[in-house]
Amino acid sequence: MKRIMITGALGQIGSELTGKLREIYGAENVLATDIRPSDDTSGPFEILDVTDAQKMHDLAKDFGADTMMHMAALLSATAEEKPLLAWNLNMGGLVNALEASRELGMQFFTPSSIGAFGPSTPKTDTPQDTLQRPTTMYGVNKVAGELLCDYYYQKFGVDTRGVRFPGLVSYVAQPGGGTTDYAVDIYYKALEQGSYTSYIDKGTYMDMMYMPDALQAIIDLMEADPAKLVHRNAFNVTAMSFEPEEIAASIRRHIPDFQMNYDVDPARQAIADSWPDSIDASAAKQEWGFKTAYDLDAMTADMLEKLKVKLQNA
Ligand code: AKB
Repeated sequence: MKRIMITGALGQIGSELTGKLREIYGAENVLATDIRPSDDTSGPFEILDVTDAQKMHDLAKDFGADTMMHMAALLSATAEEKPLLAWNLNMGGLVNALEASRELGMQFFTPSSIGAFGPSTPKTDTPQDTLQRPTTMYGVNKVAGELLCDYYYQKFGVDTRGVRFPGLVSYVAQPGGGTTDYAVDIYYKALEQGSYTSYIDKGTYMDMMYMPDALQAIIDLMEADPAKLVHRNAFNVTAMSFEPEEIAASIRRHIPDFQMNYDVDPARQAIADSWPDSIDASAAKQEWGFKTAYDLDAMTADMLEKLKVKLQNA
């Protein structure tokens, strides 16, 4: 990776990935794009609606990009509310980014998700290669996207790579429209109000990862020796699996009076219930050395420390 173009650069992953890539590869070598304007002046930025194939191609060509990181997508809960928009944006954006990569010879990354699994998938230690019959529009998009990326690799030789991300937790940008977002909101509310009302029910396990580990995973996979990659689209990656009572207990080690309440949202609960409790990341470990630095308690300590400073300065 030398000249990288990112779509969805103002989203939850993109806003931190852009900074990290600029640190490693040089600010001038990372073109951030998003449908919204940006006030970040740390490097080149262009407005881009990912459904505009011509503009995506032209921006990548003019920038001389050798790598496309396609992050723009609607998350699971929003996709369920607006399924047709999700199909058009998630699949239309992806095929445009793959086409630009094929035409311009770019290496390609896009994230899949634990949402690519469904109720008939083995629920615990979900294997890398298994049944994928999701029951959400987001999941349908993710499975179709994984297959499309494999197709572009096999048919056209595009160097496509991807991971199935679990819920991502970060103190920088808040996610929007996801099912796992409660695991971010809870830290804000713990500091602001000393309590949190969870829309996900107790006992609901989902995989999660702290953002620094997620960013490192993207970079490690993109830098990995292609000869060692048996899989490409997309690797199971995870750092931890917990349910709401466990994250609350982790927060109470820092804020002993923290109160947890429940007001379950049936729509997001149904999505969570259709996903695995825990996935197996051994293929990522074996093929490109995937590793993580943060477990639940390490993440909680860092989140509360960093978020406290952020909220004080807001
Ligand atoms: C969501 O909840 O939609 C995302 C995901 C797990 O893909 N965070």
